[in-house]
Amino acid sequence: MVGSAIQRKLESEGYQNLITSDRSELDLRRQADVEKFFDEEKPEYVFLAAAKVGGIQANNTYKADFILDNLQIQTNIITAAHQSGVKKLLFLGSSCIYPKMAPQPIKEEYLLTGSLEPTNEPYAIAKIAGLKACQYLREQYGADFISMMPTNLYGPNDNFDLKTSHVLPALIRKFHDAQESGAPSVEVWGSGTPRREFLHVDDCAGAAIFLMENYSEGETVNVGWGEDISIAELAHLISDVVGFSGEIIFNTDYPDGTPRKLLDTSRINNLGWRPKIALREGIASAYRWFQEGRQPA
Ligand code: GFB
Repeated sequence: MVGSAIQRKLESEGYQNLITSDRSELDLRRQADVEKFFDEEKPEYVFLAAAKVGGIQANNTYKADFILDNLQIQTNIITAAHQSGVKKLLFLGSSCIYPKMAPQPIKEEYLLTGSLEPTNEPYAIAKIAGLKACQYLREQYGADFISMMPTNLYGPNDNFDLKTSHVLPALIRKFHDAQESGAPSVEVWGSGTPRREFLHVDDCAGAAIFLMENYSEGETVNVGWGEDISIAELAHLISDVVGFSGEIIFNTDYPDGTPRKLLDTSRINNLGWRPKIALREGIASAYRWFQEGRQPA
């Protein structure tokens, strides 16, 4: 999702010489293959958006896969980029790297000041390691490797699988399917009280290109919308966009995860970047993309 949004944005800004690779061509967990790719392609700038990602249930179920796959992917790319003399690399992390009970909104300096949210600890530890690797390569070798920590993302090419997806695409699919089937209710996981901040992936791509062009410091940079919403409010918003009028049921057998993770984005705002796509507009566009994908060929 993020890689394709960055590619779309770069192409719309006139960049021609893009080198991409997807998992069918290159398994980024295989170090020798990644080194061969960098030797052959010799990229100058690298957006490291590749990762094994998923929602709360996927993270909480496949803990070994999440930490090992992500450590392998990012370590292979970061070391091959450094060895092949890449001019600049941007590493994408996640807002889940911050302590579960960090003061809100979360500032970048709150990193490692408290224990992590257990449901996404494996992914968080991998992403913290990637952020630190970029910082230490800058300190030790002067590498211009930067990192950004986006909030929860959504948009085209999202994952809509009900078991492994994040909440926003999952609810789009649940309300759509209920509307289509005439089901009387939709089940939402957890209590509905956690709050989440959502950023459209096209805004995330804009921030990534902005930072690649304008930022060369060791400190990571939060990227978000600036406001959050409760899961219950999100459910009502998505049911309204989809046009579902049945009942919304909250199943507290599912975990809530971290109660809140609103990012402080003053660092990137002060650099001159702000998001453009508001939540309702973004949800409507994500729903249109989802529907186009569901139409029979
Ligand atoms: O988006 P989500 O899966 O991940 O869940 P996190 C956010 C909240 O939505 C949780 C609730 O409180 C879920 O219980 N929720 C309600 C649902 N209904 C659903 C549903 O049908 N599906 C899903 N998936 N959630 C992730 C991390 O945490 O945030 C990742 O696990 C990553 O590693 C990502 O960092 C950005 O926001 O809790």
